Amino acid sequence: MDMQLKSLSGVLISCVAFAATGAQAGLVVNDVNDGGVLASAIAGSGITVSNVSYLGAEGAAGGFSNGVASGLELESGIILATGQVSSAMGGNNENGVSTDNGTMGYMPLSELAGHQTYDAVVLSFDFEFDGGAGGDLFFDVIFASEEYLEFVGTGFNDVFAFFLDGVDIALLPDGSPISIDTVNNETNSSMFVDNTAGAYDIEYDGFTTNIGLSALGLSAGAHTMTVAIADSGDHLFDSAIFIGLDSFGGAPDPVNMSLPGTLSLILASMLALVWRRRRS
Ligand SMILES: [Ca+2]
Ligand SMILES: [Ca+2]
Ligand SMILES: [Ca+2]
Repeated sequence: MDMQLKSLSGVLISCVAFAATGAQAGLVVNDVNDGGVLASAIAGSGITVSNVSYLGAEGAAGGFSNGVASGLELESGIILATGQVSSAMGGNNENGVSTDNGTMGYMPLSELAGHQTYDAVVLSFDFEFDGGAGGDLFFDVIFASEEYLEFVGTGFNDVFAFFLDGVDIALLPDGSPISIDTVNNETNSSMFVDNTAGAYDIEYDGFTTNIGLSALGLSAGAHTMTVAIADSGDHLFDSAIFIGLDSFGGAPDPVNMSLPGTLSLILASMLALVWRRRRS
């Protein structure tokens, strides 16, 4: 990653963190509409990022901090949302905070969701492992939504994906994409945090635990990562993903290294996916 850009993203996130220390408890979010800054903020050790492209409405992406105090298993990083990221700041004041950003969906997500998508945010970049060899890729992500709990299984299946060289690796152990219908209070509930009663200082009615994902044994040379999230069924009821600061890299985030148990999946002959979770 370009060092100037890396430095800029560090300043950005630091500013968000500073704002948090000077304010009350609760999530702090600032808009960031620059894909280079967003990619740089999540890029961690052992990789170099290039060729960043970003597609999203003004206000649909940003930096966040003070996550742990707000119930998230990530302290800081970036947020991509199907509405305005500023809406993420809590408490949980409404059960359906919505912004119709008026932007298009994303066909690969529509295929995963099983419904037409809207208000997509797509952050795409190339990356290579440092030193000219292949390696393993790790990153931390949390999915959150206003669709919970009332719209589970009703056709508003907001979804996100991490397409590694075109293949989604943000999958559950059974191979399903992570979405409203596949992770909620009844399905895969050990990964789900219910905030409908406003227990946490964040607007979203529900969110997942920190989903640590990895792709092992990648070949040397350039790979493409496309991170995408979209509304499904209509433009309303925001969903978001939080990605950990510096967590996208060649080694697991230290926060997650002590996690119990891993579950391996063979995704393809060249690719193994390891999914792990912090709560069990
Ligand atoms: Ca809410
Ligand atoms: Ca929307
Ligand atoms: Ca939605």
